[in-house]
Amino acid sequence: MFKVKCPHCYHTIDRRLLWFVCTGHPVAGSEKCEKRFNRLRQNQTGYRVEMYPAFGPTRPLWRSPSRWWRTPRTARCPYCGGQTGQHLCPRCNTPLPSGFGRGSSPLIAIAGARSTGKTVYLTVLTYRLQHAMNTRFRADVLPVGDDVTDWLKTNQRLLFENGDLPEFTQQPDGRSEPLIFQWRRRSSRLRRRFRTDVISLLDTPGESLSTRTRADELQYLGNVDAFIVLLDPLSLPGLQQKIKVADGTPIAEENALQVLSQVTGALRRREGRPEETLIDKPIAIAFAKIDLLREHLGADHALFRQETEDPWYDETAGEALSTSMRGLLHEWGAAELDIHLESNYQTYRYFALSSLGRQPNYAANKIAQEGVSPQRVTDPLEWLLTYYRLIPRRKTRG
Ligand SMILES: Nc1nc2c(ncn2[C@@H]2O[C@H](COP(=O)(O)OP(=O)(O)O)[C@@H](O)[C@H]2O)c(=O)[nH]1
Ligand SMILES: [Mg+2]
Ligand SMILES: [Zn+2]
Ligand SMILES: [Zn+2]
Repeated sequence: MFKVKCPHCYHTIDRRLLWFVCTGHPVAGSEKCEKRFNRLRQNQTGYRVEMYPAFGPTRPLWRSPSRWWRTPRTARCPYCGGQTGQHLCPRCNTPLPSGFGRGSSPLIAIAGARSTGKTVYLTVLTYRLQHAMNTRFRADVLPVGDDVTDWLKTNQRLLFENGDLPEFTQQPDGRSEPLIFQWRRRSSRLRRRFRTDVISLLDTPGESLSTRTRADELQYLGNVDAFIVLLDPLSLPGLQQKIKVADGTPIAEENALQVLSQVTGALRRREGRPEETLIDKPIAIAFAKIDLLREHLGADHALFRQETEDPWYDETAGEALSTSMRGLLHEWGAAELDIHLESNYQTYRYFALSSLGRQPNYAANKIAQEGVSPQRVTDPLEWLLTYYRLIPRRKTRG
């Protein structure tokens, strides 16, 4: 019950044993600490930076009963006596968001083949998280860390202001830094209290799942709490013949079943799970780019239903959409996908979304002139967040 995962290095840490970092404000009469290059942080995360001294708890746990339940909120720097409230991960020395370790901190991986639209999806999803989910669920949403803020700024400007589609994502080691957000909201049980949780979103290219076979490399996968597997509907062989697509339309490099089997395989290898049990991590199967299907299915199809503004996740509508998606899979001759999920996962649900809402101009590598009009991009995230009680869910009728 004291175990939490560092959102930066994915190691499991004890939330009573968090480290601190000096803030560079000494007590009167002491000399100011100096910033030094932190080797541990670079080794663990690849991030090279100079920091004030990092330090851990000075007394063992059994000697300090106040820490049996949680880390103290503040500590004094052993070098300059200055007070600090900034927690660090003991394994990678990266600053942790305030409130870390008290709420939940789900790490959600977005997996999918190259060219499925993961980078575009993450850009639009995080934008909606900051500008739509926050007001809808009355949550204060803040990006955590300078590199996260930079990523958001760069990618959002590129897409929403310049209208450019992302360049090919280069991830030589197959792992990127997670995008971390603090999510602070009134507690649903104790209305006068607020609770702070941490949401981490991680881009996981499909090819990295198939090549990263060494156990330590798969370490982070075991620490992923939930998956959003993004699939390109055009990569379903049965659908390719049914719809006409413009020249230059990119198609994911691997088909949907291959991507899913990679995720399943990696999870099984990582956990050494016997084949006869089901994987219990919730997995959202999201078909991206459904704007491409509008003509084929007709704009009135259930897949294109309006989004709601209710401050809860609508369980009934979510299930209904998942059922119609399952029906379509069977129609398109992709029943094996459904069978794979049913035979490997305890909890899964289908989603259909479009990050851009319209077909881009492929030749120019630009979005459509009308701009971006995302459809249902936050559905999978909302569904997953209900599992951690970050947002409420309701069943409705009709
Ligand atoms: N029609 C349509 N195309 C999309 C959408 N999102 C992404 N794409 C296309 O997919 C391409 C690849 O997107 P990207 O995010 O770079 O894919 P990644 O390799 O999975 O990160 C983009 O250049 C777009 O052409 C969408 O919502 N609708
Ligand atoms: Mg990408
Ligand atoms: Zn100090
Ligand atoms: Zn860490």
